[in-house]
Amino acid sequence: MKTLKIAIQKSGRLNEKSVELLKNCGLNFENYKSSLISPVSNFPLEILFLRDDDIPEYVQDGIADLGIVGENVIQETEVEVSYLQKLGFGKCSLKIAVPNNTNILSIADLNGRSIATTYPVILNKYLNELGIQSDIRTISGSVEISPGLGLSDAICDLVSTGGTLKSNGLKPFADVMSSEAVLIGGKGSENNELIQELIQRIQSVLRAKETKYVVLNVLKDHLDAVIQLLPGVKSPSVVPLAEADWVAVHTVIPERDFWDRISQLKQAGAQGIVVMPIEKIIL
Ligand code: PRT
Ligand code: ZN
Repeated sequence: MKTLKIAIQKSGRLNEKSVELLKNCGLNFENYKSSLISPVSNFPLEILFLRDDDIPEYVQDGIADLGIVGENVIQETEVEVSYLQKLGFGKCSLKIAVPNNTNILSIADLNGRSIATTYPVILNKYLNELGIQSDIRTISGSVEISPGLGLSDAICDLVSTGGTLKSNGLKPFADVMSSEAVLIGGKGSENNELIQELIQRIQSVLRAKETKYVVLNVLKDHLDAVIQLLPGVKSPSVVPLAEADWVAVHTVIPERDFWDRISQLKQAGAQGIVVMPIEKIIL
């Protein structure tokens, strides 16, 4: 079968998480810092390390079969690729921000004003949909300093913590899009067995990340109350203990409502609760 190629960012915000995800999928590869292509020794796959801006086009043109890149980059480059899987990292939003002391108070106030950005395509679409006509100034970086230098009235840039806006005397004004890293593929990805196998591996790693493995002890009298609080993959396993009145319950709990669940479980009589990370969940 033809060896696949997956393009990931060479260095930058998405590099480490992309490498970690692929390694967690059981893929062995080396030298990724020093080479542009790294073969995977135990799967018919090569990893291409590229600038993130080039990844969507490489995938569209079939030079790479798959890519990991931020949704913001895909939308900006306007390529035709398939979204195969959201990956849950690199989360951020593209926002319009204005100086703290601005007189831009409503979206309509952006009419006739200048906005500096490295995302002119996405911004232009957003403003068009709202019927706003602004002067979009495309710059290649350090967008956040442009209002302070008198180069624009507002900016449109990616925000994660908001720290950069704050330290430049700016405040968020409008959400243009939210973004995270996604796995993309070209035409025919749905029919490619190797791609489907890789997607399944990625999904099993993502599922595992969202859940914890929990073992707890409970008096048999309280077992029903405890089980009611546990969704589990199917139903939890209940294992007898040496002490006749007690049982151990094994289950998985979603990370998102983890702390709520744990305190409810304690109230319902659970004791000796042990929580463990899960490596993979294969359905
Ligand atoms: O060299 P290459 O072209 O590959 O990398 P790059 O410099 O273009 O991109 P990089 O590594 O900075 O970001 C890669 C991807 O990470 C982006 O395309 C987004 O999908 C995602 N991402 C997530 C972010 C951020 N969070 C982010 N905060 N990309 C950039 N930022 C910048 C933002 O532009 C601003 O300057 O961080 C600053 C704001 O951060 P906060 O935390 O202060 O709000
Ligand atoms: Zn880039």
